Amino acid sequence: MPQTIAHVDMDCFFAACEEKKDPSLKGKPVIVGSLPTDKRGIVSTANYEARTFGLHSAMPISRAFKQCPKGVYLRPSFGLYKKESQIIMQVLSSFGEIEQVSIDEAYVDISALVNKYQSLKEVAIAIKKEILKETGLSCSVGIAQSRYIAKIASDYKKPGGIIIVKKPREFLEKLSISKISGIGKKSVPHLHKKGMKTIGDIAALTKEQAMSTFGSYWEKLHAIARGEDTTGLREHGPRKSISKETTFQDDVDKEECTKSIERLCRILSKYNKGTPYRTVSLKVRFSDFSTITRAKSLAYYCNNYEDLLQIALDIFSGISSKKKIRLIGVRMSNFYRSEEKQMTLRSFTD
Ligand code: TTP
Ligand code: MG
Repeated sequence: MPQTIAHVDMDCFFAACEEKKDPSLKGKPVIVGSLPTDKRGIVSTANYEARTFGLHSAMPISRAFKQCPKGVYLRPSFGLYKKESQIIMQVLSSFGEIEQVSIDEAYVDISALVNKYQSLKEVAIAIKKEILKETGLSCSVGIAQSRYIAKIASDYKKPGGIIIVKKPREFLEKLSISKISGIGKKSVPHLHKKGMKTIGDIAALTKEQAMSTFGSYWEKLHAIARGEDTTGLREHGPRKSISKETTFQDDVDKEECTKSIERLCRILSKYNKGTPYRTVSLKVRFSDFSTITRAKSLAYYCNNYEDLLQIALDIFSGISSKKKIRLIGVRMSNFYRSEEKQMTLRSFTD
């Protein structure tokens, strides 16, 4: 299965959160960062209406005010943005393993979904739709074989864009070298002087030329520019456990909770991508906030949805409380760590 990475970046994130909170702001230029009276303030972000006045992040607020005196200027409410961000990351997690890189952007490994949707565009549409449904906010999605190329793609048609990169070299060829995250502002004029303006110019370098221009980074940059890079999500070291939990809007009884356990197990199995594990835990918080965690460690490893669900339901059936349930969580841990292929229970039973 070829690696497929989606990069998802929210559109004018802080400003969009403010517009959601106060819909009367919609259609007006909104600038989040500082008030015009804050002497040394800067713009954190400007919505797309304000950007038509030339406003952008990191601009001094005094200059922004000169260019756009009719704008609505707000100080940031980080708590609000963080809450929305958490929901967004949760939504993205349901599509695959994620690597959050900032408050409003993440990479999602959607390799496992490639055959489940009609096309990659359908995956991108589903991601956008789900984020919109859960938060009311708009994002842009880029999909490619490499994280670097996916990031360039998500930025290509903002706001609200979807770009699927099927022919990376052609897609990148005419773009400015500054689009590659890693080529900093200071390097751009230096590279321009050497005749490199587009990513295609980097692709056209010989190995020797690339080495003498980019030093130890040459191989990575050359591969990106030639559309050959396949860097995926960054490893965060071996995972000790993965878990997923859900809090119900209204407390539920045991029967209803079973459906959620099924859903959580399905999501966890998708994340886990078949790594064998030996321990499954269930966390249950009751309506009075009392919380219990029950774990079951097996003598064998398992690695699929059916086993996970069976174990989770076994644990659940052993919980005798009649209280209503407020939260349910499932965790898998004790992962098998070896390069060798491990036999699992199903290898014997199938
Ligand atoms: P970005 O994703 O860079 O910008 P954005 O979401 O506002 O706009 P775009 O549609 O182009 O993606 O940054 C996310 C948030 O991070 C942004 O809303 C505000 C904050 N931020 C700063 O506070 N300072 C900065 O210099 C930048 C670039 C962002
Ligand atoms: Mg953004």
